[in-house]
Amino acid sequence: MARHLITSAIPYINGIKHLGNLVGSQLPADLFARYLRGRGHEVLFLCATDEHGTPAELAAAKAGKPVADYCAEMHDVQAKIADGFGLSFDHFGRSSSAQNRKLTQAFAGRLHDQGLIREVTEEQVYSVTDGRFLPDRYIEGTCPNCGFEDARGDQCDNCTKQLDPTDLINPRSTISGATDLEVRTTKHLYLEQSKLKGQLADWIDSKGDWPILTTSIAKKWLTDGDGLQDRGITRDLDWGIPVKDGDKDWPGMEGKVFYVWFDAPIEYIACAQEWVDAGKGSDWESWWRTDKGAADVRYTQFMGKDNVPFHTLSFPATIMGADDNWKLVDYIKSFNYLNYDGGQFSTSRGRGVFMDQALEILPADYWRWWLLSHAPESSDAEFTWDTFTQDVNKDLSDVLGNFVSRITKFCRSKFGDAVPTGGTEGPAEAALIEELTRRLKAYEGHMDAIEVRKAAAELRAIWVAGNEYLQATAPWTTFKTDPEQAACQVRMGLNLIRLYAILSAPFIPDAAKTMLAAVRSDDADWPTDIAAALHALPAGHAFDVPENLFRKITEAERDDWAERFAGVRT
Ligand code: B3M
Ligand code: ZN
Repeated sequence: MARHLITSAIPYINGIKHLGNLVGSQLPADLFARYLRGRGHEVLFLCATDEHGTPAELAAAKAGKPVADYCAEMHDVQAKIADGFGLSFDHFGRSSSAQNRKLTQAFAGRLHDQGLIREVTEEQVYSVTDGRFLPDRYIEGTCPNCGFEDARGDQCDNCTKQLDPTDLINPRSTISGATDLEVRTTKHLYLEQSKLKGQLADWIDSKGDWPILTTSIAKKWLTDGDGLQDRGITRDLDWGIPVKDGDKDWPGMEGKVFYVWFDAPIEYIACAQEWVDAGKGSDWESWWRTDKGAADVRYTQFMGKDNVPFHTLSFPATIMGADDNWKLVDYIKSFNYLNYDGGQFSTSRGRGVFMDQALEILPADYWRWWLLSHAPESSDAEFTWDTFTQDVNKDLSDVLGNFVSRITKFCRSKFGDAVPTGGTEGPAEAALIEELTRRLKAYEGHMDAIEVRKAAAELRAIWVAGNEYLQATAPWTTFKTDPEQAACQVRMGLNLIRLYAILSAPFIPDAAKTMLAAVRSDDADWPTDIAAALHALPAGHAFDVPENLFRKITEAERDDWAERFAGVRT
């Protein structure tokens, strides 16, 4: 038994995520967590909401709420949806927690002590009326390029030109509309990650087993000229973690907060403290401090490719720079993008299916199965309603669901509601056991390696093998001439249902639960021996015929949904 720490990139607070976000971090992380727990390992699986920064302030302002209230509400919304998808976090924390505030300040203080922080004076736009510095996105004005009147300080949405706030004609504050803006100097803290470049490069080089997607992005950022420049870790904002030097004030930094990307990954650690403080665990240090037991922990992170630079360079720079026995990540699984029906998911235009909507139209397992079996691993993937409908109907309804209902219904009609006795196993059963033994090894290998698509394909093949066994032995035909032999085949079939429940649980936990309940089994231990697993339910063991595990998606639904999710959600 090993100890596994698993974190998913923590979703930003300003809205509900779409299915592309889900399959890029939380869902595969959950798959891995469930698999490892199923195999008897000790797992701590953490996620949280990422709550600081300008986008949270803007979203709260748009919603007409104080930002703290807005974040609290959205955290609950996201937690509920995560629950709906069966995401089995041991704790779903908040980067705005008191634990993270303290820890982030402690990290900054420690990095300061290590001589890795310098103060930099810069020029930034200040709004006299608002009494604050304005981030680029808080400034709007007329685009010097196309004349669009609502161009933002960082970019014109009309002609897409990248802008500097000082380029804008008639700039104004988006908070108050004030035009009395001026350029003032302000002081910020920079983390001197350039000093850690050699150490980071050696570390990345030592990770020969990481996905190419992860290491290629990391190396590109390391070697490209500006890849590892010193980075500003503070901002002139109200909403965030106040800048402190450990627990002391930081002269000249009054009223400033840490940059959201500085505190967000530290929340991975703070979340373990929140888990303990919530009474769910007892020893967070044994997961995070290498001097307190975490040297034996294997730590795996999950994220979309856009988050890789922060996890391969910036956060490791924080950990290495602190040089204080904090655990570094062991393996980073990253994902490409999932596109939506010939384009991209778009949060601003409401294009594609968002997590709340998905659960309104179908149960979680349908989405889990399709998304994971199409995980964008080696390249971007695409969601289309055609493939979704076809695959779900085939894999879940025709192959798995049909197997379960066929065997339970047939048994009940011919032998009653208990596993039948009689008959002897022959070559067909031996061949099935041989094939499943081989496939189980392959399945475990892909799951251990977090090769999500390959694991899904192997699981599907395991389901298909059971169907083929039934097809070949045809107990309904055997029954007419040799009921004893048919009983043996049905017994095998009922035991297959139990085996499928255990093996499928990481992908489709709800259906797995229904299957296990149908064969009235409390023992969901991962099989070590297929022959033994296929004899776990003895003759005479009672079972129930479950409700249809999966229904089919109709063509009418498919067309209706395709239209409904095509865009323009406000
Ligand atoms: N919140 C990215 C996002 O929501 C960001 C991840 C942080 S991981 C520490 O897309
Ligand atoms: Zn423009």
